[in-house]
Amino acid sequence: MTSAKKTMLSAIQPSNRLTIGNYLGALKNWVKLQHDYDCIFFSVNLHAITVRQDPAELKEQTYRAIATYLAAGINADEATLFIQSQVPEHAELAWVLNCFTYMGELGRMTQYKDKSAKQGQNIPAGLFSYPTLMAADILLYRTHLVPVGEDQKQHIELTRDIAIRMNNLFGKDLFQIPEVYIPPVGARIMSLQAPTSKMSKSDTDVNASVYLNDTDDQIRKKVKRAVTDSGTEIAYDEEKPGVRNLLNIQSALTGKPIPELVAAYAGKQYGHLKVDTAELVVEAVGPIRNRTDELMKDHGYLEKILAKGAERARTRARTQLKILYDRIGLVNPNG
Ligand code: AQP
Repeated sequence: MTSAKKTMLSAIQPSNRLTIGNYLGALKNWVKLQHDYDCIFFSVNLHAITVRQDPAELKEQTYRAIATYLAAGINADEATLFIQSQVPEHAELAWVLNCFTYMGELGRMTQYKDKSAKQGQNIPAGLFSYPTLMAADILLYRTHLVPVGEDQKQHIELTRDIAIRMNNLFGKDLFQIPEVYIPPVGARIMSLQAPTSKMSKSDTDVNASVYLNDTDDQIRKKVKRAVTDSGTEIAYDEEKPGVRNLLNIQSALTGKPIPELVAAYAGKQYGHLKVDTAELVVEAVGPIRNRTDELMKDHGYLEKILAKGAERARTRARTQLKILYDRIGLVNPNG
């Protein structure tokens, strides 16, 4: 272990430009938690290729994701920051875990069922074994805590099952058993166009998401066009998912409780809510976008940070792999 703090690990797929959903649901919390935990943050580009990606865009988005983490306030001296494909131990451990994971377990994963149903024919094997790569991401670093949303809990459960199975076979201390971490302030940001579905960076409707590199104008237009509901009263109501979403965005950005926000809108109309929300989003996204753009122009600086992060990650990952290889009878790279 490199630190007395508990290890926390989290990552985002560079499957498109990041959204305010990724910011409010993940990045903003990472920035807050980075001092309290031994944090490992990375961009999971090996996961991203489980669906077809344009090679040039994938590369650009991977670097942009790292630049965005830094622009949002991640301190690369404190947290370990890297790109998944620069630490080949992830793919190496995933192979070993595949050999100790059952087809039935992988077939039960909701994400696999959903994504393969969407895909129809020619489902890549990578989509099926995605959870073992995620388990490798986590188990390589003796991770204690993984902050995830409801949709990813099943994958953490599977990671625990695999780790416990292998600990029973090869020694109780082989892997650290990770726990799901529910951040104290969590936000689930919904699509601006279909507010009963999650805002997703790979949504084909660009108006459904605010991307972290949208211009101020684009942000204002998207928020103003957000689907709201019938009626005029601004209430935090199950029946008003569009209004709820805008209130949730405001609350996540300002830290103000929902009842306080609702009270301030008494007698006002949806238009007011949209204008205020748009301005708050512009205020939050603007500096991140501008700083990200600056960092993207300085590839040398990014490469330096990434090389340092990957080296730190590889040292830790190799230590875990050496223990594993010795226990299961694989010859280590240095014998
Ligand atoms: N809408 C959201 N609200 C709150 N949190 C969100 N996250 C994503 N969307 C929202 C959080 O961002 C982190 C990384 O997510 P990911 O990219 O690894 O996977 P995802 O959840 O599948 O994100 P997307 O944007 O929906 O990606 P695509 O479209 O590529 O599948 C997680 O912590 C997630 O909770």
